[in-house]
Amino acid sequence: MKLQYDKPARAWTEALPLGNGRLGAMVFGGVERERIQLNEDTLWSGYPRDGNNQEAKALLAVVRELIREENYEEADRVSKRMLGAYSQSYMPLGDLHIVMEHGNLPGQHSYKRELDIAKAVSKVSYSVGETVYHREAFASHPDQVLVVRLTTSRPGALSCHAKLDSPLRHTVFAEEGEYVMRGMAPEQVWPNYYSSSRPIVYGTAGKSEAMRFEGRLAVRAEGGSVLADTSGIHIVGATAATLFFSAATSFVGFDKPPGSQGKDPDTACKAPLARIAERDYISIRNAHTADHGSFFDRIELSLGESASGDWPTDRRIAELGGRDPELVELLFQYGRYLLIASSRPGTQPANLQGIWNEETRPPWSSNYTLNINTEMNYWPAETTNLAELHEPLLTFIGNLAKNGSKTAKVHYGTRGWTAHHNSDIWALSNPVGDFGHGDPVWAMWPMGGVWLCQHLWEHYAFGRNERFLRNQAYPIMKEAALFCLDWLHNDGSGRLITSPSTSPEHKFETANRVFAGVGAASTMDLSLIWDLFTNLIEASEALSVDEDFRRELAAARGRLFPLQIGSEGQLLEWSKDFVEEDRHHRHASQMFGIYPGRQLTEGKTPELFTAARRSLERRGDEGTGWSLGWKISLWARFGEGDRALGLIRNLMNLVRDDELENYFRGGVYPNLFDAHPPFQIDGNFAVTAGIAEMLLQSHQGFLQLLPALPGDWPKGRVKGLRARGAFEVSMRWDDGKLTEAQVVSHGGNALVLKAPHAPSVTLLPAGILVEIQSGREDVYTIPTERGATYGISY
Ligand code: FUC
Repeated sequence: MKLQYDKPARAWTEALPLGNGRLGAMVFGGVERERIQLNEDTLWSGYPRDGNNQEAKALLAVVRELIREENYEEADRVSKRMLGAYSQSYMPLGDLHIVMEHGNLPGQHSYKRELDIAKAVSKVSYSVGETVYHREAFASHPDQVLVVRLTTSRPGALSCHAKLDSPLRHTVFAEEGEYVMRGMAPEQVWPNYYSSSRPIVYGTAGKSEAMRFEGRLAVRAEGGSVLADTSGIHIVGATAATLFFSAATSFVGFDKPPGSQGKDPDTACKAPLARIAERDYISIRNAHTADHGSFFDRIELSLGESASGDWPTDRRIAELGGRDPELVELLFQYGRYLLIASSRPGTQPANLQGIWNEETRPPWSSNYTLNINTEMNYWPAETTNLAELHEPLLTFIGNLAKNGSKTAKVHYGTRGWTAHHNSDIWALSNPVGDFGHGDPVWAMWPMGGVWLCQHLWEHYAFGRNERFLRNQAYPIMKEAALFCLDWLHNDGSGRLITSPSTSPEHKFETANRVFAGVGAASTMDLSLIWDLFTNLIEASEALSVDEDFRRELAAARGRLFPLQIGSEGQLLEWSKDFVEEDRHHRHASQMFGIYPGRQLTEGKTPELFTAARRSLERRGDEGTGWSLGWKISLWARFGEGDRALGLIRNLMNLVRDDELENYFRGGVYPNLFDAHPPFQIDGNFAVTAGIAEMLLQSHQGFLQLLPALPGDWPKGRVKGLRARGAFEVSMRWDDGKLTEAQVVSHGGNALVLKAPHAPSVTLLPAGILVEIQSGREDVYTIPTERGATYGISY
C-alpha cells in the first residue's frame, strides 16, 4: 500500500497528497528544498451573494415556445439571457518551504520518497555524505495539524529554515517563537475559461467581505537552537525537529459573510497548536495512524500478484499499468485514501480537486460541478465502507436546497428547490454564465439537486438509518420532487416532459445543420426524475408517510415521456433521434439509469437495457479521466468484467504534465492522481467505485456476488464491501468462481441473494445451517439477525 519514487517531485502532479479532510498538503520531497503546498478546505474566493437572474422567469415561456416550434438555435440564444452569476473558486493557502542547510551533493543521495496510504504518512530519506536524513509528514485529523518530522543520523547535523508563503494577499511575521502568515482571499475570481482583464479582484483590507485566513508554524527541536524571525524559523545544529502547521479561515457557514460575520482565524489557528503543546511526537503519530486505519482497514482487496518487484510507482504505471493487479489494488485503495483525506464529518465536500489545489485560477474554478463530478466523488463512499465520509456532501445538499428554493422561485416560478451544474462553498444554485455569457449546453440544467438527492437515498439504502431518512433526507428529497412536479409539463399528448432541457454538455444537430444544446425531455432529465420519484416513493413507504403524495409521484412517474430507442438500436440521448455533435462525447448522461441509477435492468427493462449497452458501445472506450471511470461501473452493470478491466487499463495510462501537448485522453499522473487532464479527483473516486461494482452489486433489490469478475483476476479476495440493506460482504474466489462469502447483517434485514442455484448458508462462527425462506428461480431470501455473520457458498 505504498506509492514510491526514486526522485523528488518535479511537478505538482508528482508530489504526494496528505489530508485530514480540512487541511491538504502536497509533499514534493526535494533534497535541499522541500516544498509542501498547502490548502484549507474553506478557503474560497467570494462571499454569499445572490446570483439569481431576475429576468429568467419572464423568458421561460418564450424559450419553451421556441423549443415547441423546434427553433433550437433561437432557444439557445434566449436561454443565455436566463443565466446568472458564475461560481467562486477554491483557493490555494500557500506553501511551507523547508531549506536544508547541508549542501547538495548530486548523485550521492540514495534517495527515496513514499506515501504509505495505509498509515497516511509520507516519507523522504536520502544521505549527504555519511549522514542520513529522514523526513516524515502526515495530516492529523484528531489533532488538526500538519506534522513534519525531520531527523538525521548524526547528532547536531540538522540545520534548516522553514517559512510560509502564499500566492494570496498576505503578511508574515514571527510571534512568540512561531511563524505566522495572515491573509485575505479575493472577493471575486473569474473562471479560468472566462477572459477578463481583472480575473482576480480583491476588496479593501479591513472592509472586504472576503475570507480571512491564517497559517501558523511551530517548531520543537531536539538539540541545537531555534529562532523565529520575519524570514522564517531557523533551526541550527539540531538532531531532530518537529514542525507543526495549523491553519484556519474566518468561514462560518455558506450563508454568512466571512468578512463582517466571520470568526477570528487567529484564535482558531492557535487552538490546535496549544492543544498539542504537551504531547510527544509518537503519541500524535499513533493517534493519527489509528484514526486513519479505523477507516482505511475496513476493506482489504487482493486481485493477484505483481511482476513489478520494488519498482517506483511511475515506472509501474508506465510499464505495467492495469496489467499489474497489485497496482490496481493500490489505485482502488488510493481512492479510499483520498476520500478519507478530503472528506470528514464537518468538513467541506471534496471539490473537483478534492482539497488539493495550488492555483489561484484553478481549472473550472476547482468548484462543485454537479452534472457528474461532485456526485462521482462520492460514488465509493457507501460501497467501499466509508459511509460517514459521505456526510459533508449530504450536509451540503441541505445548504443547496435552501438557496435553491429561491432559485426555483425566481428563475422558474416553481415550488421546491433546484440547483444547476456548478456550485461553490456559498451553495450557489443558479445557472452560471455571467448573465448572458455562458453556454446553455452546460448552464441550462436545473437537475443538479435532483441528482444529488440520489446520495441522500443511497446513504439510507446502504445504512438503513431511519432517523436520517426521516429528519434529513426525506424533506430535502420531497422539496426536490416538488420542483420536478412543477417543472414537468404536458407535451400536448398527456406525456410529461422537461423543457428547456439539455443532456449535459452535449449538443445535437438541428434542421439547419448547426449544433444546439437546449431542447425538450433529454433522457437524463427523465431518468433523474424517475430515480428521485422512485426513491421518494420507497422512502415514504419505509417511513409510512405521505400516502397521497406517494400516489401523485407514482402517477407522474407513469406519465414521464418514455425513453426512446434510436435507429442504431441505441438508447437515445434526447427525445428525438438527433445527430449528436460527438458520438464519443465524454458524458454518458443517457446511461444514468444503468449507473449510478437503477431504472434500467436486464430483468425489468430488457429492451432499454440492451439499447443502453448499444449506446455505451457507440461512445467507445476512450475518454477523459472521469469519463473512463464512469464507464468502468457501466460495464460492470452490464456484467462485463473484461470490458470493465479494459477501461481500468485505459485509465492507468501514465500522463506527465510536461508531455501534455496534443494529449487529449484520460490517464493517471505519476502520483496516481487522475488526469482529465488536467488533474481532477473524480476519476480516482470513479475507479474505486467501479472496482467495487465489479465485485458486488445490490441495486436491483438483491445482492449479486462477483457480477463482473474479469478473466484476468481468476483468484482473489475482498473484505468489507457494503451492500444495500445494511450488509457487509467479504468474498474469496478461485478459478473465476466464488468459493466462499461472509455476510455481516448490520440491520437484521432479509438477505436477498441472486445465485446460480440454492446457496448453502450457515450462521457463523457456529456453522449452524440457516434455512432459506423462499426461493424463486435464481433469487433466494435468507432471514438474518442484526449483528450476525453468515457464511455462504454455492
Ligand atoms: C464538466 C465536464 C468537463 C470537466 C468539468 C469540470 O463540465 O464536462 O469535462 O470535468 O465538468
